[in-house]
Amino acid sequence: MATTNPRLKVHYLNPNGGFKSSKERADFLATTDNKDLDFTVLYWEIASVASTTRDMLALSGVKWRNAPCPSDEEWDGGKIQTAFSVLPMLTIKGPAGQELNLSESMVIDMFLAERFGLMGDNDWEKLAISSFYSNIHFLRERTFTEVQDVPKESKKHARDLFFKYTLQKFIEDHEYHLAHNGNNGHYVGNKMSLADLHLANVIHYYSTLPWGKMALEKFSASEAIWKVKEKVDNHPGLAAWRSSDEFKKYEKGSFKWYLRCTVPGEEVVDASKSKSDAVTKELSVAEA
Ligand SMILES: N[C@@H](CCC(=O)N[C@@H](CS)C(=O)NCC(=O)O)C(=O)O
Repeated sequence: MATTNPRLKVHYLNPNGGFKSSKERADFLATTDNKDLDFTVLYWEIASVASTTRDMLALSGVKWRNAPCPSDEEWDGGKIQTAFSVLPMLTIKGPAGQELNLSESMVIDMFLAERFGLMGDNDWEKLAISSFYSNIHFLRERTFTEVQDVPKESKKHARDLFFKYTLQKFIEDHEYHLAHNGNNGHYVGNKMSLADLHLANVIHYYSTLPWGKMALEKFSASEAIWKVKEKVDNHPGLAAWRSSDEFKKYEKGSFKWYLRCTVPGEEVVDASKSKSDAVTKELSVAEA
């Protein structure tokens, strides 16, 4: 079959990495302690789709790093190994040089959350957290398809429809579920889970859009949702990471990247100035 996009592919039974079978891989993961693993995130110089993964790695205290963002030459030249020609990819290394590669942010997030105790206390909680996580994830996915990747002349209409229907429904649905957990700042029980972390990260994604202030006003008008976001944002285990230059670099990268979502007539004149405005806006919304 003709290929449109010659790229280096990595597959799930890759003979590299020191494993002969899928069982060996599973056994390695089951018997190796988190402290003996080394994690590398390969993604772009933005927050977006890898941000929940990075938060979890920072929170858990494991050895981890962000790989340098691929250059245009490397990416366009097909020199970066991926499973589906998109990033993020997570590389997991073991003490004896073993290596595993995982693709797809949802799979990476759920894998890490399970290892780091962020999937609840039993199998039912795990299913509930997975449902919340998936629904939160697809809010951002809908924004990509409904609002971001539409022709310029449709952007305002698409954004306004997104606010009126998609986001409104999301907020109502999530308020319903959060109320059933006592509006305590968590989706499930009384502790932070992958669902809480993803909600905070998806809200952070909206804060990096040119119309982030409008989105944040809608999220912050929901006390229950904002409480979850604030609990995550104020978690002491995230403080060092969130205040690091690296985190800020990705946040700034997102802001630049998502200038493509600008609604004509609402143009942002100075991107660097607007970045700090966006943060100020988020803070002022949070304080209101
Ligand atoms: N389903 C994938 C989607 C990842 C994705 O769309 N990645 C984009 C950046 S956010 C990408 O790498 N695009 C590169 C390209 O299309 O060349 C996931 O959730 O991991």
